[in-house]
Amino acid sequence: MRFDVFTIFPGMFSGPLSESILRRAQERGLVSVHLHNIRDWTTDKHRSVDDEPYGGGAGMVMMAPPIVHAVEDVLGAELHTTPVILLTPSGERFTQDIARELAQFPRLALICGRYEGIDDRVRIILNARELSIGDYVLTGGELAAAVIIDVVARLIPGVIDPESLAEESYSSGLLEYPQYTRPPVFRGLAVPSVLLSGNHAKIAEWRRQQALCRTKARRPDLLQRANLTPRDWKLLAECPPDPFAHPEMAERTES
Ligand code: 6GU
Repeated sequence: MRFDVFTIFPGMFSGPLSESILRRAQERGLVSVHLHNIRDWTTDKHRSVDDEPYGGGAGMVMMAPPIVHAVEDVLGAELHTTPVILLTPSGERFTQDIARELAQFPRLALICGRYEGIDDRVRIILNARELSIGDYVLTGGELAAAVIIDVVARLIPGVIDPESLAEESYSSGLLEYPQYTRPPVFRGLAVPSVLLSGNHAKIAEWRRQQALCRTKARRPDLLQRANLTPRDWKLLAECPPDPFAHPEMAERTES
Protein backbone atom coordinates (compact mmCIF):
# COMPACT_ATOMS: atom_id res chain seq x y z
CA MET A 1 0.00 0.00 0.00
CA ARG A 2 1.32 3.38 -1.01
CA PHE A 3 0.35 6.59 0.81
CA ASP A 4 0.96 9.98 -0.84
CA VAL A 5 0.69 12.77 1.73
CA PHE A 6 0.35 16.43 0.72
CA THR A 7 1.29 18.84 3.49
CA ILE A 8 3.12 22.07 4.26
CA PHE A 9 4.66 20.37 7.34
CA PRO A 10 6.24 17.09 6.17
CA GLY A 11 8.42 17.06 9.30
CA MET A 12 5.35 16.30 11.44
CA PHE A 13 5.32 12.73 10.07
CA SER A 14 8.88 11.66 10.88
CA GLY A 15 8.14 10.53 14.46
CA PRO A 16 5.04 8.38 13.89
CA LEU A 17 6.43 6.76 10.71
CA SER A 18 9.89 5.93 11.97
CA GLU A 19 9.04 3.77 14.99
CA SER A 20 7.61 0.38 15.79
CA ILE A 21 5.12 -1.35 13.49
CA LEU A 22 4.93 1.37 10.83
CA ARG A 23 8.70 1.41 10.54
CA ARG A 24 8.86 -2.38 10.18
CA ALA A 25 6.02 -2.40 7.61
CA GLN A 26 7.98 0.10 5.49
CA GLU A 27 11.26 -1.81 5.87
CA ARG A 28 9.49 -4.99 4.71
CA GLY A 29 8.03 -3.19 1.69
CA LEU A 30 4.41 -3.67 2.80
CA VAL A 31 3.80 0.07 3.17
CA SER A 32 5.41 3.14 1.61
CA VAL A 33 4.74 6.74 2.56
CA HIS A 34 5.66 9.53 0.15
CA LEU A 35 5.59 13.03 1.66
CA HIS A 36 5.03 15.94 -0.72
CA ASN A 37 5.53 19.56 0.33
CA ILE A 38 2.69 21.60 -1.19
CA ARG A 39 5.03 24.63 -1.25
CA ASP A 40 7.00 22.92 -4.00
CA TRP A 41 4.01 23.60 -6.30
CA THR A 42 3.76 27.35 -5.60
CA THR A 43 4.77 29.79 -8.33
CA ASP A 44 5.22 33.16 -6.56
CA LYS A 45 8.47 34.30 -4.99
CA HIS A 46 7.07 34.01 -1.44
CA ARG A 47 5.95 30.40 -2.07
CA SER A 48 2.43 31.30 -0.75
CA VAL A 49 0.02 28.50 0.03
CA ASP A 50 -2.74 30.56 1.66
CA ASP A 51 -4.69 33.80 1.19
CA GLU A 52 -7.52 35.81 2.78
CA PRO A 53 -11.05 34.37 2.60
CA TYR A 54 -13.42 35.83 -0.01
CA GLY A 55 -16.33 37.36 1.90
CA GLY A 56 -14.08 38.29 4.80
CA GLY A 57 -13.53 36.67 8.17
CA ALA A 58 -10.67 35.62 10.37
CA GLY A 59 -7.66 33.58 9.34
CA MET A 60 -6.38 32.31 6.03
CA VAL A 61 -7.60 29.78 3.48
CA MET A 62 -5.35 27.31 1.66
CA MET A 63 -5.35 28.14 -2.05
CA ALA A 64 -6.53 25.61 -4.62
CA PRO A 65 -3.84 25.80 -7.35
CA PRO A 66 -0.75 24.48 -5.47
CA ILE A 67 -2.72 21.57 -3.95
CA VAL A 68 -4.48 20.60 -7.18
CA HIS A 69 -1.25 20.79 -9.19
CA ALA A 70 0.64 18.76 -6.59
CA VAL A 71 -1.92 15.95 -6.48
CA GLU A 72 -2.30 15.86 -10.28
CA ASP A 73 1.48 15.77 -10.82
CA VAL A 74 2.12 13.04 -8.26
CA LEU A 75 -0.85 10.77 -9.05
CA GLY A 76 -0.93 11.26 -12.83
CA ALA A 77 -3.34 8.82 -14.51
CA GLU A 78 -3.83 7.04 -11.14
CA LEU A 79 -5.84 10.05 -9.92
CA HIS A 80 -8.94 8.36 -11.36
CA THR A 81 -8.50 5.10 -9.41
CA THR A 82 -6.94 6.42 -6.17
CA PRO A 83 -9.11 7.67 -3.29
CA VAL A 84 -8.21 11.26 -2.43
CA ILE A 85 -8.84 12.03 1.25
CA LEU A 86 -9.01 15.57 2.57
CA LEU A 87 -8.44 15.88 6.32
CA THR A 88 -10.72 18.46 7.91
CA PRO A 89 -12.68 18.73 11.18
CA SER A 90 -15.82 19.23 9.06
CA GLY A 91 -15.42 15.85 7.34
CA GLU A 92 -17.33 12.61 7.78
CA ARG A 93 -16.16 10.73 10.90
CA PHE A 94 -13.35 8.22 10.19
CA THR A 95 -14.23 4.76 11.54
CA GLN A 96 -12.84 1.21 11.48
CA ASP A 97 -15.37 0.42 8.70
CA ILE A 98 -13.94 3.24 6.54
CA ALA A 99 -10.41 2.01 7.33
CA ARG A 100 -11.33 -1.50 6.08
CA GLU A 101 -12.75 0.05 2.92
CA LEU A 102 -9.61 2.17 2.28
CA ALA A 103 -7.29 -0.80 2.97
CA GLN A 104 -8.62 -2.49 -0.20
CA PHE A 105 -6.88 0.08 -2.45
CA PRO A 106 -3.21 -0.15 -3.50
CA ARG A 107 -2.76 3.60 -3.09
CA LEU A 108 -4.26 6.50 -1.12
CA ALA A 109 -3.71 10.27 -1.32
CA LEU A 110 -4.06 12.32 1.88
CA ILE A 111 -4.28 16.12 1.81
CA CYS A 112 -3.62 17.91 5.10
CA GLY A 113 -5.59 21.10 5.66
CA ARG A 114 -4.22 24.00 7.72
CA TYR A 115 -5.44 27.47 8.66
CA GLU A 116 -9.19 28.05 8.54
CA GLY A 117 -9.70 25.58 5.73
CA ILE A 118 -9.05 24.72 2.10
CA ASP A 119 -10.63 26.39 -0.94
CA ASP A 120 -13.63 24.12 -1.61
CA ARG A 121 -12.72 23.82 -5.30
CA VAL A 122 -9.95 21.39 -4.27
CA ARG A 123 -12.61 18.93 -3.04
CA ILE A 124 -14.65 19.34 -6.25
CA ILE A 125 -11.76 19.12 -8.75
CA LEU A 126 -10.03 16.15 -7.08
CA ASN A 127 -13.29 14.39 -6.12
CA ALA A 128 -11.92 14.25 -2.58
CA ARG A 129 -13.60 12.56 0.39
CA GLU A 130 -13.47 14.76 3.51
CA LEU A 131 -12.68 12.88 6.74
CA SER A 132 -12.35 13.93 10.37
CA ILE A 133 -10.87 11.68 13.07
CA GLY A 134 -13.18 12.85 15.86
CA ASP A 135 -15.11 15.66 17.48
CA TYR A 136 -12.29 17.97 18.56
CA VAL A 137 -10.12 20.48 16.69
CA LEU A 138 -6.48 19.84 15.75
CA THR A 139 -4.16 22.59 14.53
CA GLY A 140 -4.08 20.85 11.16
CA GLY A 141 -4.73 17.63 9.27
CA GLU A 142 -1.21 16.22 9.70
CA LEU A 143 -1.84 14.32 12.95
CA ALA A 144 -5.16 13.09 11.52
CA ALA A 145 -3.38 11.83 8.38
CA ALA A 146 -0.84 10.03 10.56
CA VAL A 147 -3.72 8.39 12.45
CA ILE A 148 -5.32 7.24 9.19
CA ILE A 149 -2.02 5.83 7.91
CA ASP A 150 -1.56 3.93 11.17
CA VAL A 151 -5.11 2.52 11.25
CA VAL A 152 -5.16 1.52 7.56
CA ALA A 153 -1.58 0.16 7.46
CA ARG A 154 -2.19 -2.32 10.27
CA LEU A 155 -5.04 -3.87 8.25
CA ILE A 156 -2.69 -4.75 5.39
CA PRO A 157 -1.89 -8.47 5.36
CA GLY A 158 1.46 -9.17 7.03
CA VAL A 159 1.71 -5.90 8.97
CA ILE A 160 0.40 -7.39 12.22
CA ASP A 161 -0.59 -10.80 13.59
CA PRO A 162 -4.12 -11.69 12.28
CA GLU A 163 -5.17 -13.07 15.71
CA SER A 164 -4.78 -9.68 17.39
CA LEU A 165 -6.86 -8.12 14.60
CA ALA A 166 -9.84 -10.44 15.20
CA GLU A 167 -10.04 -10.00 18.99
CA GLU A 168 -9.68 -6.26 19.35
CA SER A 169 -12.19 -3.51 20.08
CA TYR A 170 -14.52 -2.59 17.20
CA SER A 171 -14.02 -5.76 15.14
CA SER A 172 -16.45 -7.56 17.48
CA GLY A 173 -18.49 -4.37 17.94
CA LEU A 174 -17.70 -4.39 21.68
CA LEU A 175 -14.90 -2.83 23.71
CA GLU A 176 -12.10 -5.14 24.83
CA TYR A 177 -12.07 -7.02 28.12
CA PRO A 178 -9.35 -5.96 30.61
CA GLN A 179 -5.94 -7.65 30.42
CA TYR A 180 -3.46 -8.46 33.19
CA THR A 181 0.06 -9.82 33.39
CA ARG A 182 2.57 -10.45 36.20
CA PRO A 183 2.88 -9.69 39.06
CA PRO A 184 -0.31 -11.34 40.44
CA VAL A 185 -0.69 -8.63 43.13
CA PHE A 186 0.46 -5.03 42.68
CA ARG A 187 -0.19 -2.21 45.20
CA GLY A 188 -2.68 -4.50 46.89
CA LEU A 189 -4.66 -5.06 43.64
CA ALA A 190 -5.01 -8.74 42.78
CA VAL A 191 -5.54 -10.08 39.27
CA PRO A 192 -9.11 -11.51 39.08
CA SER A 193 -8.79 -15.08 40.37
CA VAL A 194 -10.72 -16.63 37.46
CA LEU A 195 -7.78 -15.74 35.14
CA LEU A 196 -5.45 -17.89 37.27
CA SER A 197 -7.94 -20.78 37.57
CA GLY A 198 -7.01 -22.60 34.37
CA ASN A 199 -10.75 -23.04 33.64
CA HIS A 200 -10.88 -21.89 30.02
CA ALA A 201 -14.68 -21.94 29.72
CA LYS A 202 -15.00 -19.75 32.83
CA ILE A 203 -12.26 -17.39 31.57
CA ALA A 204 -14.02 -16.99 28.20
CA GLU A 205 -17.33 -16.24 29.96
CA TRP A 206 -15.71 -13.73 32.34
CA ARG A 207 -14.03 -11.94 29.42
CA ARG A 208 -17.28 -11.81 27.44
CA GLN A 209 -19.07 -10.35 30.47
CA GLN A 210 -16.33 -7.76 31.00
CA ALA A 211 -16.49 -6.73 27.32
CA LEU A 212 -20.29 -6.42 27.47
CA CYS A 213 -20.38 -4.53 30.78
CA ARG A 214 -17.57 -2.12 29.84
CA THR A 215 -19.33 -1.38 26.56
CA LYS A 216 -22.62 -0.74 28.39
CA ALA A 217 -20.89 1.65 30.82
CA ARG A 218 -18.63 3.52 28.39
CA ARG A 219 -20.16 3.20 24.91
CA PRO A 220 -23.84 2.24 25.14
CA ASP A 221 -24.19 3.41 21.51
CA LEU A 222 -22.05 0.43 20.42
CA LEU A 223 -24.24 -2.10 22.27
CA GLN A 224 -27.19 -1.23 20.01
CA ARG A 225 -25.27 -2.39 16.94
CA ALA A 226 -23.80 -5.60 18.44
CA ASN A 227 -25.56 -8.94 17.86
CA LEU A 228 -26.20 -10.18 21.38
CA THR A 229 -27.22 -13.73 22.25
CA PRO A 230 -29.66 -14.57 25.09
CA ARG A 231 -26.60 -15.59 27.14
CA ASP A 232 -25.04 -12.13 26.49
CA TRP A 233 -28.22 -10.46 27.81
CA LYS A 234 -28.00 -12.57 30.96
CA LEU A 235 -24.33 -11.60 31.49
CA LEU A 236 -25.27 -7.93 30.94
CA ALA A 237 -28.03 -8.13 33.55
CA GLU A 238 -25.42 -9.28 36.08
CA CYS A 239 -22.59 -6.77 35.56
CA PRO A 240 -20.16 -6.81 38.50
CA PRO A 241 -18.86 -3.51 39.91
CA ASP A 242 -15.79 -2.12 38.09
CA PRO A 243 -12.74 -3.49 39.98
CA PHE A 244 -10.97 -0.15 39.36
CA ALA A 245 -13.77 1.89 40.94
CA HIS A 246 -12.11 1.55 44.36
CA PRO A 247 -12.14 4.52 46.79
CA GLU A 248 -8.45 5.36 46.21
CA MET A 249 -9.07 6.05 42.50
CA ALA A 250 -12.29 7.96 43.20
CA GLU A 251 -10.32 10.38 45.43
CA ARG A 252 -7.66 10.88 42.75
CA THR A 253 -10.16 11.68 39.98
CA GLU A 254 -12.30 14.03 42.12
CA SER A 255 -9.47 16.41 43.09
CL1 6GU B 1 -8.93 15.81 9.96
N1 6GU B 1 -8.34 18.14 11.06
C1 6GU B 1 -8.36 19.03 12.07
N2 6GU B 1 -7.76 20.22 11.91
N3 6GU B 1 -8.94 18.78 13.24
C2 6GU B 1 -9.51 17.59 13.38
C3 6GU B 1 -9.52 16.62 12.38
C4 6GU B 1 -8.93 16.93 11.20
N4 6GU B 1 -10.19 15.55 12.83
C5 6GU B 1 -10.54 15.85 14.07
N5 6GU B 1 -10.16 17.08 14.40
